[in-house]
Amino acid sequence: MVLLNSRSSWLLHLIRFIFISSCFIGQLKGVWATSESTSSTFVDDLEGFPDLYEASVMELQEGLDAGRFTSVDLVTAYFARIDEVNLKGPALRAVLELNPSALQQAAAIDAERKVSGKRSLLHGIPILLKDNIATIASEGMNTTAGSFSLLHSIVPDDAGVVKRLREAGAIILGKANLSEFAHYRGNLASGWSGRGGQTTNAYYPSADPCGSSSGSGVSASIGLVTVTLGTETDGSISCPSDRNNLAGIKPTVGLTSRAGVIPVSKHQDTVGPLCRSITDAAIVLSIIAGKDPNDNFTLAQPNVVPDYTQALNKGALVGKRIGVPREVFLNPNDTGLDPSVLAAFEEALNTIRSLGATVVDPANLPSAQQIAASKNETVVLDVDFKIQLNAWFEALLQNPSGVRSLADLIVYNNANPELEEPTNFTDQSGFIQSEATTGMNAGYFASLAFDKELGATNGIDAALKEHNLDALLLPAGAITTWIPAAIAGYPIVTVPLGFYPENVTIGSAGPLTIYPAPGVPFGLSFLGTGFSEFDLVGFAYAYEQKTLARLKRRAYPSAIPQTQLKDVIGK
Ligand SMILES: *[C@@H]1O[C@H](CO)[C@@H](O)[C@H](O)[C@H]1NC(C)=O
Ligand SMILES: *[C@@H]1O[C@H](CO)[C@@H](O)[C@H](O)[C@H]1NC(C)=O
Ligand SMILES: *[C@@H]1O[C@H](CO)[C@@H](O)[C@H](O)[C@H]1NC(C)=O
Ligand SMILES: *[C@@H]1O[C@H](CO)[C@@H](O)[C@H](O)[C@H]1NC(C)=O
Ligand SMILES: *[C@@H]1O[C@H](CO)[C@@H](O)[C@H](O)[C@H]1NC(C)=O
Ligand SMILES: *[C@@H]1O[C@H](CO)[C@@H](O)[C@H](O)[C@H]1NC(C)=O
Ligand SMILES: CC(=O)N[C@H]1CO[C@H](CO)[C@@H](O)[C@@H]1O
Repeated sequence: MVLLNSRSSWLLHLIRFIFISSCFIGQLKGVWATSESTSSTFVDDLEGFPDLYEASVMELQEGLDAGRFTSVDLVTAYFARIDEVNLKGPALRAVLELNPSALQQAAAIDAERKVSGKRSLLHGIPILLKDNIATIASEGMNTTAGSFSLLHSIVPDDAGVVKRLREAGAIILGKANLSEFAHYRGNLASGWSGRGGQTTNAYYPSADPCGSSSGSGVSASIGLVTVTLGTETDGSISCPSDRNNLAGIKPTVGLTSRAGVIPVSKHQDTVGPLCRSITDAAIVLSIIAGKDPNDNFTLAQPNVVPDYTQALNKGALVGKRIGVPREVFLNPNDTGLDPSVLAAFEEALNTIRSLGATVVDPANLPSAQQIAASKNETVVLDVDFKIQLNAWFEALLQNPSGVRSLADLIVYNNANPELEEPTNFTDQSGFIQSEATTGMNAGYFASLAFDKELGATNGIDAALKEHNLDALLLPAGAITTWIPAAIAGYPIVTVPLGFYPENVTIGSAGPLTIYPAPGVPFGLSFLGTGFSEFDLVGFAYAYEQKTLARLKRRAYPSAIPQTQLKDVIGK
């Protein structure tokens, strides 16, 4: 859920990134530069079935309702697609576990559709969950945040969002790889976990998928499943959406339940969809949003959960005022954004204008400079993580590893280096820093108050109010885009914007990953005040429908799974 756990580690990362990048160019530049888009020339005989690379929820519902294929067919096809690319071929390592009950559940839900029709737009639709979202063990899957310390642990219940998905008739296809413990363990590459290894991007070999919802992002990007869920504490839905050509929604903290989600912090964690279109994301959000007595932050949301699909209006930007918090946020020294991203962003502003909105530029956050210097977020997260993770371990009905606390976990990792500390993935400084905290003291409460002030009152809300804006707009891949929304608990809706050019300078993102790289996607983020998802979904939809940016490029050839519905139906 967290991309990086402190400002200083980001700066170190950036420095390392710039330094190492110069060593990689000679080796890699141009080698894969021919993996141009195949989407325009991609003509395979699908026998009239939707192409699973791109298939939308509505397209699949149409085929399911018409009886042209079943959810059993869908699950079978997705399992085969995962098998093609997860450990074999490009070895994307996006999926951790498959649900051994999925086919049986699909058969039951198919039978129900025949008798009484569908329960919701997600009836019979396969969904993949980030592995920090709990599913009952009796179904056959583990909930581990990617860590061997939680393998075969027994969770007390399904997560709140999983209960809603099951009620809606969705089929849990499996668990997605992630940055272990939502990137809170320490300075490790995005998308790596002890159990799953290194997830990589499908748009360029060994490219960074970003995180921490890495496996969710990669799986959605090439149709290993219809839709996915991730979690964000600071950047972890927005960044993988940015980097995997996706529509992602990081909901307001308290719109979706965190009950049964392996925590970082109740003040910042939130569960949301990563999908191929804003329409699919709106469908998923409409089902997972809502109050849950097991997460009292959700009790503060408005009484009626909006039907976010009602926001899907191509004219949503007409007459709206969209602000650009340019100061700090678009400083390339601060964000590490490539000139090609900045150029595409400027073009996006013109598109926004052409869609009838007024662009207010700049529309700075009064707190921007203070946010850049603040360590308040780290103070809060370090304290929350220890308390909440200890509570997670304590609530388990069983944990065969014997780990029952953060302190135990640190010891466990050191005692099992072959599982949890392989070469280049040894760090657990985030754990150690959190373990050293001593609870909710005055400094903690002061930092919590400063976070609200910096992110909301004197940040996002101040900019919106001062310029009478409907939303803010930023490149999706910048840490400075995520932080204000993270510490405010405010939403971000991300859509595809463009792709790195063939001649981009390739850099290092970790011991096994590179970034940027040719053809790797980047996105555009709409930010707003608390519970403004309905508006943001509309704005993002208008932009998405105007540009159809996602469709301009596909993954590199061997990362595109070949199995289609025609290959499984009747077989
Ligand atoms: C996960 O847990 C279930 C039951 O708790 C077990 O049967 C299954 O084999 C486990 N999966 C893996 C990959 O170990
Ligand atoms: C949730 O419950 C806790 C403990 O019972 C309480 O301290 C907190 O104020 C509640 N939060 C909300 C948002 O209601
Ligand atoms: C970025 O850093 C360089 C070198 O320190 C400096 O010359 C330049 O003015 C900086 N750019 C911005 C926009 O701050
Ligand atoms: C928290 O933010 C306030 C306001 O910007 C600042 O004065 C203070 O130094 C920050 N504290 C930390 C620990 O960074
Ligand atoms: C890449 O190509 C573009 C367009 O030809 C050019 O403007 C840019 O400077 C080049 N960038 C690099 C890093 O060579
Ligand atoms: C560790 O990382 C370095 C570069 O960061 C790389 O040269 C080396 O091969 C890696 N070792 C392993 C075992 O992955
Ligand atoms: C579904 C799947 O392929 N899971 C694999 C994820 O990666 C681990 C580690 O390589 C494998 O053990 C799983 O089988």
